[in-house]
Amino acid sequence: MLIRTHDASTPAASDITPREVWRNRRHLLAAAGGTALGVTLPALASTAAKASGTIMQGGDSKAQKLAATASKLSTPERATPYKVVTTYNNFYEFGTEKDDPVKHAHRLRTRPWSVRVEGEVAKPRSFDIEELLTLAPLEERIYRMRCVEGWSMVSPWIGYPLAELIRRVEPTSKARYAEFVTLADPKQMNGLAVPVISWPYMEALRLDEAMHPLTLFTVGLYGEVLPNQNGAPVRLVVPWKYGFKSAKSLVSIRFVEKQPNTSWMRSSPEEYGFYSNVNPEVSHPRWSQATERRLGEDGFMQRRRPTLMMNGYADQVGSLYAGMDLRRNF
Ligand SMILES: Nc1nc2c(c(=O)[nH]1)N[C@H]1C(S)=C(S)[C@@H](COP(=O)(O)O)O[C@H]1N2
Ligand SMILES: [Mo]
Repeated sequence: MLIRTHDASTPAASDITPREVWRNRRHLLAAAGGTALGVTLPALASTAAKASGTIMQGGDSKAQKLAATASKLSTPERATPYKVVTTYNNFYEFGTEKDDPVKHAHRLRTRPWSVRVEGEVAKPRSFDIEELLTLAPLEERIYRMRCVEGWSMVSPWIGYPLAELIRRVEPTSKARYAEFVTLADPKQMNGLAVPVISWPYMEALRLDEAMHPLTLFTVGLYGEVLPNQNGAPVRLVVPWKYGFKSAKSLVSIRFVEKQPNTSWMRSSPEEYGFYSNVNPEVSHPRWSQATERRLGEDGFMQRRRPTLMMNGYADQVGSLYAGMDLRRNF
């Protein structure tokens, strides 16, 4: 199949996020990023909010702020409002309704936390959360996110390329895939009582996908540490794939030789393939993937927008799939 590239879609007329506020804040973050990476800067958000008279955060004012430099890999599109990004979530460990994660994820304990990296690597080891927060310079990456269910958002993540972490453990020549395992603790996660998929939530990428500069090891959102409902304390964000590949609340990464079976492949192999690249030309067996609804843009009459090949990232990642039949490798 031919991989076509598209221009980034033009923002719609309705302007819900006060763009100036967010842009202003991004500049402040960028300015701070050069000198103070990953430190607490409580003054930052409040300064921007005061300057505009708008509470952009909407979040917990006690949440740790993260200084990050603005990335050239960000989309120029307007970020989806904070309120939407943090209250309309998929995190089945806390229930399957969109508002379940924001209601229940406060029970998630994010300290102590560590991520075990093992398997086909020369230097297997655990990374403590404090080390993970400062492993590499933090960048703000504003990414389009496309859920397999047909909605999309634009989220201002903070993190660094997963490749930074991978390099430190030195994958062996047998490491062809990376498997991501996320927390499954029934004491903290009410949703585990329901076997919607096989727990723990398990995702995987081919090694070259995992090493791609767009693949973000994510520690923050909207200038702060990740809210629990968005996958605290650390998650993956893989913007050219359907949202479910972006596993939340990671506890281990395993490097393996054979292609792993992910949780979604196990639950419904004909619906969820290993690659799950966003592709408007390949329908889900139960619905088309050609269009999407951009959350936060509003109105019941809002037109669905066309979904872009590889979610608009085909220029950057298309070569990873050269010569592959994307209809078979869905
Ligand atoms: N552990 C875990 N990770 C997960 C999920 C989940 O249920 N559990 N849902 C996925 C899906 S379907 C989507 S669309 C995104 C949503 O991320 P967000 O709520 O931060 O926007 O998380 C993904 N990561
Ligand atoms: Mo999703």
